[in-house]
Amino acid sequence: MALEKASVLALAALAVTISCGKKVESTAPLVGWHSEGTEDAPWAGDCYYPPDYQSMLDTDRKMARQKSLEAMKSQWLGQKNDGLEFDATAVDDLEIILLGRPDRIEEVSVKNLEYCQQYMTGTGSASSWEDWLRGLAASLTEGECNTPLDYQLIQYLDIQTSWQQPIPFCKGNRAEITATQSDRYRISEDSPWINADGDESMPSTSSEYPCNFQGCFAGQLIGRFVTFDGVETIFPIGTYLRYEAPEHGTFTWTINDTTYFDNEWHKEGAITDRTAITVTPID
Ligand SMILES: [Ca+2]
Repeated sequence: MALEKASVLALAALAVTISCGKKVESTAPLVGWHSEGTEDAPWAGDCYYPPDYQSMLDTDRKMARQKSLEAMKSQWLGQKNDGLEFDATAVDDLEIILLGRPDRIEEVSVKNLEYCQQYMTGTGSASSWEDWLRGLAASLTEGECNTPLDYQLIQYLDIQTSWQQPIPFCKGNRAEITATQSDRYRISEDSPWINADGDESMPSTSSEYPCNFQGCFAGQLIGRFVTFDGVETIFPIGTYLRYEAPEHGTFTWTINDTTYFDNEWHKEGAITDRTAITVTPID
């Protein structure tokens, strides 16, 4: 049975080759709904052939994308009577993503044609086509940053814990980070009272400190940025820093210290200092 089918397909392929050789038909590529099935190897339905987007003018191109999306959607939803019907929720989710990224419709429609042709010729299944469709939502949004820094944040510094207060930044987001100058603390019983600028008489070049290069001081407010890919950068903040995120990632801060348990706030009478940190986005 399988052999018979294979030989029929081989004959069909041969027939196509011969007819192509004999007859010079229009070489214009197919655009729109078409079946390339033959009498011997019929297709269950049509596939949507997207146009050559790159050759189109801007407005036409936008309309062509829209048309392709509508065409694909009608087939995915089972409106073409070709035996195909994908999960409607997955189709809706994908449509929302594509409407927000219309340029991506082009590559999706080209790939979709491949899956359709495979399905119609029996070299691919409806389920592999649907699996691809379901995976598209994730691959189309991969690497995107949906959490830009578009709000001001004011938060007290905790001198007894390490990296704290994760703040998402998208690539290129810029912020001014300030720490109150009058609030003081010390990082051990026998060290001086300092503010977020740290102890400038104590450069922290030892690798025990999280910030251990030139410009880092003991007790200084420092920042850490970890990109989506896990690349970590540590840098001094002090009482003022302008920062621009090099990639999408997460910003945290702490003070530059090797032991956090022995740190204490300065007290005067009933008043205990407490450093406040303000992160203000810059346009
Ligand atoms: Ca300490």
